[in-house]
Amino acid sequence: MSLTEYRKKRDFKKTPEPKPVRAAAAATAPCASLIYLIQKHRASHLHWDLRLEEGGELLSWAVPKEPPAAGGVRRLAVQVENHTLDYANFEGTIPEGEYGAGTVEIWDRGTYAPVETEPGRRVVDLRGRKLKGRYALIKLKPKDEKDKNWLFFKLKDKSA
Ligand SMILES: [Mn+2]
Repeated sequence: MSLTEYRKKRDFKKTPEPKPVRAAAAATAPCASLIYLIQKHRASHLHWDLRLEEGGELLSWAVPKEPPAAGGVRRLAVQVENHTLDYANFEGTIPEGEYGAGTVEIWDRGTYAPVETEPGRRVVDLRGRKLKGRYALIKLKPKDEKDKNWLFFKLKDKSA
C-alpha cells in the first residue's frame, strides 16, 4: 500500500492535514523504535484511528469504539489507507466538506515492537500511555474484496 489513496482523498489546499513529502519516505532502520498512536476522530461517526509505523508510513485502522486497555474486549478495526508519517503529530480540525471532516486529537501515543507479522495477522507490543502490553490484530475472512475488517484486542498477560 502506498500513499496514493491518502493523497487522492484529500485537498491539501483545504485540509490542515500533512501533505506527504516524497523525500520523507526514507526506510526505517530495523532497530529504530516504531511509532504507535491512536487519534480520537470526531467525524460524522466518532472513532479511534489506530496507527502503526511500517516502511516509512503509518498503517491505519478505524476503530468505532474506544480501544480496550484490558483483555477480554474485542474491537472491530477497519483498515483504511496508509497515512503519511507526519500524521503522527497531527491534531486539528478538518474543515466541513473535506474527507474526514471533524476534529482529530491524539488519544494515545508511544512506540511499539512487532512480535508477529503475517498477512492478516499482527501481534505487537504497545508502549503507550493508555495501551500497554501485547495486542493482536486479526483480519476477518473478507466477504468481498473491499472488506477490510479486522479484530483488535489485548492478549491475556501470561504473567498475571
Ligand atoms: Mn479517522
